[in-house]
Amino acid sequence: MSLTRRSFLGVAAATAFTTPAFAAKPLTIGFSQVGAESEWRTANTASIKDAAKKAGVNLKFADAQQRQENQVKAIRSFIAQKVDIIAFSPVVESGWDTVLREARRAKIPVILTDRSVKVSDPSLFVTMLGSDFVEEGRRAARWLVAHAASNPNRAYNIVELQGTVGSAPAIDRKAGFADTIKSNPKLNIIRSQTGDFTRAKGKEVMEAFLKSEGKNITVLYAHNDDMAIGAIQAIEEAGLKPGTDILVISIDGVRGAFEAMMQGKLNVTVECNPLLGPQLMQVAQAVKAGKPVPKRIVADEGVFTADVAAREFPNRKY
Ligand code: GYE
Repeated sequence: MSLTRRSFLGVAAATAFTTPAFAAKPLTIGFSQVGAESEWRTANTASIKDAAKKAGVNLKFADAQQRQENQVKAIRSFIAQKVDIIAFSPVVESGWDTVLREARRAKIPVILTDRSVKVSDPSLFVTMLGSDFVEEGRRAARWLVAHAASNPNRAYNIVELQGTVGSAPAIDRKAGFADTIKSNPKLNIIRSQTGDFTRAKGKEVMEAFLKSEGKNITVLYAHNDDMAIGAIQAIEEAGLKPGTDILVISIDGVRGAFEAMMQGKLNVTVECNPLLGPQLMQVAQAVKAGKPVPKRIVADEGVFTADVAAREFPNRKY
């Protein structure tokens, strides 16, 4: 017995305590997801589940179906279950103070992924891992500013499909875009409404825009690819050519967007990387081990135009 034990320790001592399989107790993370509203979200959920499995993390996963009250309930249930770490992607920015204080009282560290919050005390969460949405909005606008510079005789009447009302990506993508076009008098947003980040709503709202504005619309800026794809359908049903009669700009960089670009129906997508799972597991393990982590961790991402879509398509992982 003791011999076996000694040799086990002798051989594996260097890795025994860092390899999850040998760890005394696996790390338990309670994760509250926004929902399943888009291709981006589906990829994000898969990345988190897959990374947890690979890291030997015990993941308690709850889908909030785009409702803040469901997320609050899930967080309370994670507190009751005494998980090691609570992670969540907040559907909206405000209204988290109370439940985050409850987590603090229970001494459970909170990690934000993807979307941020507005709280009175920023120490209520340890870190925020995700994209810079204001920069994404700026990148989307920069493409349009450059397009307008080389096509000066065109009108640029923009309709905007916003994401979920009160969500960080909707607020920030709107702000970054507006700020970048404001110095160019040729670029004007004529209508702006939420499409809740879904294809169905994107289509519905675009239909309403087309009904009231008709051929006056020359640009669509959608806060995500799914809404753009829904809107593209509405544009085609109205007898117009998406990508030509109406320039289409969106954000995320999901496969559906690359397909639309290869068909010439979408002009550009700004990348927003949903594959946050591996980073989340690393950060959670560091937090659990008491190591310092940066307050803000930004994901790496780029911008893809229709002319590079076919070349990039095989490399896309989501
Ligand atoms: O862009 C959209 C999703 O929060 C970055 O949420 C995320 C956004 C993403 O529904 O497609």
